[in-house]
Parts: sequence; C-alpha cells; structure tokens
Amino acid sequence: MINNTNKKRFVVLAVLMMAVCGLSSIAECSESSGSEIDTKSKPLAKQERMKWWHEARFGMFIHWGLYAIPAGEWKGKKIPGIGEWIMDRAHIPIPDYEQLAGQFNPVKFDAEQWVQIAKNAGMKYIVITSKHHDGFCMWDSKVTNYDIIDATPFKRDVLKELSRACRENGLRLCFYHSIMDWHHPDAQGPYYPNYDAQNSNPNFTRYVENYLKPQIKELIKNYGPLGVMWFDGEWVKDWTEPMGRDMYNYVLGLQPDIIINNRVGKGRKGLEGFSDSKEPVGDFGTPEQRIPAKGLPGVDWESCMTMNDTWGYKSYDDKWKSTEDLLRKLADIASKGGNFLLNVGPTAEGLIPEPSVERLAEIGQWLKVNGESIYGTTASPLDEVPWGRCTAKPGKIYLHVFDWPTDAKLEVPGLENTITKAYLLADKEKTILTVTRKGEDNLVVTVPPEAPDKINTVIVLEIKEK
Ligand code: H79
Repeated sequence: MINNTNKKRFVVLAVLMMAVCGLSSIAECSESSGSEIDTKSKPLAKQERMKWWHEARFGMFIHWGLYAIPAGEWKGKKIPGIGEWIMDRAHIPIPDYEQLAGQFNPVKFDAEQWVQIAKNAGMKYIVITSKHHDGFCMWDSKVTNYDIIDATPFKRDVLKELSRACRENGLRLCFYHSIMDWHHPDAQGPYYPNYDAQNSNPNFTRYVENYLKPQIKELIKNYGPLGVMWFDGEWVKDWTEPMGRDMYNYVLGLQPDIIINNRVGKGRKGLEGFSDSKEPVGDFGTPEQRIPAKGLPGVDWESCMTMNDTWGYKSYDDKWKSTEDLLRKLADIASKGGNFLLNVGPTAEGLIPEPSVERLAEIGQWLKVNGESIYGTTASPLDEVPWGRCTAKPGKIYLHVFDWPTDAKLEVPGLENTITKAYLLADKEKTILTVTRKGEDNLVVTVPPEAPDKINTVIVLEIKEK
C-alpha cells in the first residue's frame, strides 16, 4: 500500500526524473527547407538548450519603442490601458503615429548602464522589444525604413549596443518580436482602423515570408547568438499553427541552441500562458501578469510581469509594486519551478525610471546574499508551507520564510529526510540551528527570535536524500 508520504516521495522522484530527462519536443521537429538553414549544426536537444535558462531563473524584460514619447497621453488626454498599446487605444492613424519616429532621440540611452542595472539586480538575461505591435523596429532592419536608423534623428542601433554590452557582461540577450503588426500593409488588417483579432489580411503570408522571417534572420544572424526568441501577438486570425511550427523550426535552423517561447504557436490559453494542445509548439509557457497556483511537472514556464501597471513607459503610472512584493514573487515563482521576467519601461530620453532602478538594486542586494536559494533551484519538494516558500537543490532544501514565527520555532511539515545541518543562508559562519522532530514527518527548527530579513529569510536544510 502506498501511504501519503510515499505517494509524495514518488511524485518528487517522478518530477526529478522528468527534469533530468527533459521533455524534448525537438525530436518531432523536422528541419525547414530553405537556403538559410545551416544543415551542419542540428538543433540541440531541448534539455541542452534549456540548461542556462533553468539556472538563470531571473531576467529583465524591456519594453521600449515610440510609445515612450506619448508616455500614456495623446492630444492632452490620458489614455487608459497599457502604454505600448496607445496607438490602438487612442485610435491614432498610422501617418500620425509615424510622426513619432521623427521625434525619437533618446540621447541619455547607455547600453552599458542598462546592462549594469540588470546585472546588479541579479538578472541573467534581457528580453527587449525588437518590434512591438506598433511595428516600429528598434534596429537597422534591411526590409523596412520604419526603424531606428532610417526614421529617427537618433540613428543609433540600440540593439547592437545592447548586444555588445550583454556579451561583455555575461548576460544573454533575447528579443521580443511581435507577430501582429499594426503598421505593415500586409499585416495591418487586424488593427486598422480598429483592432479586431478576427479581421484578416489577404496578404498576410507575404508579410510572413518577405518581412517577418527575414527580420528574424537579421536579428539572429547579426545580433546573436541570442538566448530566447520571444514571440507575441500570435492571436491574430491570420497566424496559424502550421505557421508557428514552421517559424519554430526556422528559428532553430538559424541558431541550433536558441530557446523559443510558446507564443510562436496558437496553443496558448490566454494570459494563463500555458499551451492546451497535446504537442504544443514552443519551449516554455508564458503566464502574463500572474503566477500559476502550482507549477507543472516537466513543463517549463516564465511569468512575465510589470513593476507598475504598464509595460511601455507611462509618465503618470506610479502604481509601483514594493520590493517586498517583487522579492516574494521571485521566491514564489522559483518554488514552483518557473522563471521571473520582470519588466522595465524606459523613457523617451533612454532612462530606466528611477522607481524601477531602486527596486532592482534592492532585489540585487538580497540576491547577492541569498542567490543560492534561487539560481539553479528546482520546485519545492514539499506541499504548501504556511510561512513562505521552499526551493531545492540536490542535498539541500531552502526555506524562504516570509512570516517569522513569534515563538522562534519554525515548523516544517511533510519532511521525512534526515537533516544533517541547518543554518541561515545569510550567516557566513553557518551557525547551526537546532532541529527537532515533531511526529513522524514534521520538523521544528529553532530560529532567532527576530527575523534577520524582514522580507525573506532563507534557512538551509542539508539533507540525506532518500
Ligand atoms: O508586450 C506586452 C503587452 O503589450 C502584450 N504582452 C505583454 C508581454 C499584450 N498584448 N496584449 N495583451 C498583452 C493583453 C491582450 C490580451 C488579449 Fe488575448 C489578446 C485578449 C484577446 C487577445 C490573450 C491573448 C488572451 C487571448 C489571446
């Protein structure tokens, strides 16, 4: 008979095995034809490609484009909703929106400074908008003049500069690229004059073959190798599942170790972000502005989230999440086996807003001390704990304590393993904390009377693995 604890152990083992074996979808991938495809270097198996991403756990999302200029206001009116959607929300005619390019001159942009902000925050990768739904291109694209070099007075290739700064600082550069395009004549049906996901454009295939794919090739070949190709706007009617599969294979053909999100295909279930089909295309799920209640064994995912209520800069959005909230979200996500992609929306001058910079610095300070409990960890092997979250590594369990016990006794339910050592992760001396058993599978750790870290104190349990 399998009792409850054995069942739990079995589940833990199954999850570990799945993590080790990886759930490779690449095996089913046939290679696309086409002269661009590098037939010498075959795509790597999924678990190989995902290794750095699992280790990384924390990345920076950057939404930057022409929408930073209106910054949430059009013709003197505050436009509700997310800032990068202002073209749609304010029904701005294409020629009027295009005028913004002539004003885009972010002279304070400093790629090195942005990368330092991400690095000091403990982030390991950067995903920046190469093109958002508005269609404006943030690099020197050869297939359009609607880009930062040809259409702005700034005339600097910000993606090139970021690519160099990332390489020099050991961060992976990744691109967010919108499939939906409100500007391109062959794609624009779903937007103009009013956005409707059910509209279609008879020339959409031409847009995909002659515009979208060449752009993806430019980005990978001239700015890569990239970490992730992060698609979005796949919900437009003209984008199909076969197009998604073709794009997935095309991207892997261009760079055999790249990772591609699930929004390349059509399977995503809304903002929940997971794919619902049996054989979903894409390497990871993309919950947006939410953290799933539970992780899914063997399924990779990344929660993307804003620090206030917008992705693209809005001058008057000051609904900033606290550092405490953000740090606890990071632990929550890690405890469920996910990655955290946290957004900044730089200004039209090229600056990351100060409230974001402050929070990122505080997160970085915590990670400098406690990073071991986040990077390269796997989901909690325990059921829910009442005081916080847990993460794990072989031989170690990290207790992330949000609510410190008033009696200095921390109860850890559901752990049968023998504990060889317990200490505070922030304690360089690793002063031993006393652990006693309470009943068959509950532990009690005697902790200092006051929480050493008001946001999240991490206790390490070294365990004998069963
Ligand atoms: O880039 C940021 C946003 O601009 C973009 N995604 C993040 C990362 C975004 N676009 N739209 N939204 C967020 C919200 C729109 C959701 C909907 Fe739908 C699109 C509702 C219906 C179509 C989501 C996708 C739910 C169904 C399909």
